[in-house]
Amino acid sequence: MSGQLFISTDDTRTLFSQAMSGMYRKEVPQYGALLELVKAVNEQVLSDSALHHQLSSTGQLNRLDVERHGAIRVGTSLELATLRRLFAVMGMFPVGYYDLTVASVPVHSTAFRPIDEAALAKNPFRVFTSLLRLELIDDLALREKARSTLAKRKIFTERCLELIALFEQQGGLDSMQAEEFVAEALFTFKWHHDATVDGHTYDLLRKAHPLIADVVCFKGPHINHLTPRTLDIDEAQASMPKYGITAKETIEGPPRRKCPILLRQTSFMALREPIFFTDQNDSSEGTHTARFGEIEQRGVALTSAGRALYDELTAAVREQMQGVAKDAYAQTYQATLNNVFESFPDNFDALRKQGLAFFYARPNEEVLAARPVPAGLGWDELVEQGYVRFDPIIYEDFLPVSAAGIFQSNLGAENSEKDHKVAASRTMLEEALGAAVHDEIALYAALEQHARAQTEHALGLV
Ligand code: OOG
Ligand code: NI
Repeated sequence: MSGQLFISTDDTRTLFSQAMSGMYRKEVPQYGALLELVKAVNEQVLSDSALHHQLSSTGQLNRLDVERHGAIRVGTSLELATLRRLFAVMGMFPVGYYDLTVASVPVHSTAFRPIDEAALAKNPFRVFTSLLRLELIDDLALREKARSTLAKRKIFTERCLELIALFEQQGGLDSMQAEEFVAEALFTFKWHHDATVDGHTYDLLRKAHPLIADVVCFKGPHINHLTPRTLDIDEAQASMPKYGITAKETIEGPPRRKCPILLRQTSFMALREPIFFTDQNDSSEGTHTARFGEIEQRGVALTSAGRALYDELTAAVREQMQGVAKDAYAQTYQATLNNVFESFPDNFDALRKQGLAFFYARPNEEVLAARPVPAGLGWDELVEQGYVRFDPIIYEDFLPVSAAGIFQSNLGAENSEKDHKVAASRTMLEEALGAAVHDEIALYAALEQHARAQTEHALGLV
């Protein structure tokens, strides 16, 4: 085996995300319209040369065309643990813990994504992955029915499992094996219109929670959306009708700002698709809504302090919105959001100096060309005198409150209002996963540290 040439996991990830995008485009034609819309908006925004320059110098520009995230939901520990091994073949690792039960959604989640700077710059493909919490089904008989239904299904092809094992044994795949792996892995994420249960069971599970039916009743964890990244989400949202897309009313996340932070997202409603139950002859009977479209705009990653401020302001918005009438909601929400977020500094210098956000330090080549570095100065003085440039580190993760908003707007009308007050359990998720999840804040801090060390070195400090 030695001497065999392995393809890089980054390339396997790109093959996979492209294959997934092609598949989803065929399955959900509106996704194709969304891609065109986002492309048009991004081209428009990039005609601003300052932004063009900033994005290209931070490696954002190349990845923008391929940048997507998707989401899936699985039902058992074994499914989740196997997904962890599958994503590792593509250089994607579990980052973060998201407790969705706070929003009455009976799942907890992590996101598989690349973690180092070079891999992110190549293709930051991410998959938000949720595990159903069966213990939240109150009806014991129904819980058992769900458990036994899930226990019977096989969501990975035999060949896919073989190739994962081969990757683990060899420490890589050659390009033919990688291509085969991508084709086999795609099967797991594909839509199956044949349900694994009868119509009655589907109805019962759907009543318990629409999401439970979505996870339990199908042969696989169909990818439920694929999200391109736009550089101007307000513009994209406004042009959706032109492309025949009906968006949800409000954009999730922080308000529009000069210096974008974290993540803003909006989605369009799920398709109502025909499904076929095990006891059904008449094909017109069953329908299921699961799959939707979404776009997002990403901003700078926040430190723990920045995140605490963000959470505090978001909570204040929620409080002020309580009792606001439905017909005035969208408008009042916008005004309230803008108003409350005035206390979040909106320039990169302030965000950095106050320790609210993460930045890549780089030697400022222009200043260096004009005047050499004076001897004997420390880091702070060099920064002060303009020898260091700072570029925002992009937020690569998700926001649980936004995720809940997206979940909710796509679950269909009879959304269960039941209060799932169950303790978040990162440990339970990690046990199912068979590994610890990476702490996203620690990852951003490491990127920041690394860039600073390199810059110090380049400026002759160490
Ligand atoms: C996942 C929703 C979370 C996002 O962008 O926040 C998500 C799901 O619906 O399964 O994708
Ligand atoms: Ni999403």
